[in-house]
Amino acid sequence: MKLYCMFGACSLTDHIVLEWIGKPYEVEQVAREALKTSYLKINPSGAVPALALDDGTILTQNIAILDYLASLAPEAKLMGDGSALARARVLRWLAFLNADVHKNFSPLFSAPRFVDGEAAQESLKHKAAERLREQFETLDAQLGGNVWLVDNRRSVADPYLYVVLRWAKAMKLDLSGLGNLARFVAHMESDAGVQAALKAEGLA
Ligand SMILES: N[C@@H](CCC(=O)N[C@@H](CS)C(=O)NCC(=O)O)C(=O)O
Repeated sequence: MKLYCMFGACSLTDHIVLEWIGKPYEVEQVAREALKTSYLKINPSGAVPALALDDGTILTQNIAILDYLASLAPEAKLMGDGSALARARVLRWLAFLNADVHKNFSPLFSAPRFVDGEAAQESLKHKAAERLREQFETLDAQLGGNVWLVDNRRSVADPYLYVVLRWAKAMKLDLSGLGNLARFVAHMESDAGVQAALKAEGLA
């Protein structure tokens, strides 16, 4: 299978999970200029990640891809311990990261796509940063003293949290006082699969 990605983007989540499940895979880096041109035949939404399966099937949308990857290695229990409720809890935090947290980075990365004028763009970025601070406080509280985000068990939600925390650092968001998140980053960066994916993307 092949993961289409942009280095450091949300596709890094899937890259880490591919390392964790230990199945053969390759990655193809999508150039930013190709996103809305040649890559549209892979994902008509013009966004990474996309996962091409060996039979030619293409999966898009990060949560769907992560759920699929987890299903390839049931023994790793990356979508919970096997119960419907545990899976729902992983999905609950994945949805928060994908639909709520991730979305609030969009104005920080590309405010002109949302509103015209420098003052309005700065205001939008400021509001997005405020929402993100609240959301990271929620994530810090959810982690508490645990090592992993959900049920203190490693799941596909953990790499997503790690990726948005990398973005937060790059965007210089105020994460002061959120010590559980700081500890989580250090823990993730000690993981061999995370290190391998970071190295492959030129981020380590
Ligand atoms: N809902 C999509 C969002 C994916 C997404 O936003 N990908 C970003 C990278 S993190 C992207 O490719 N953005 C390019 C663009 O929107 O122009 C998913 O969850 O897969």
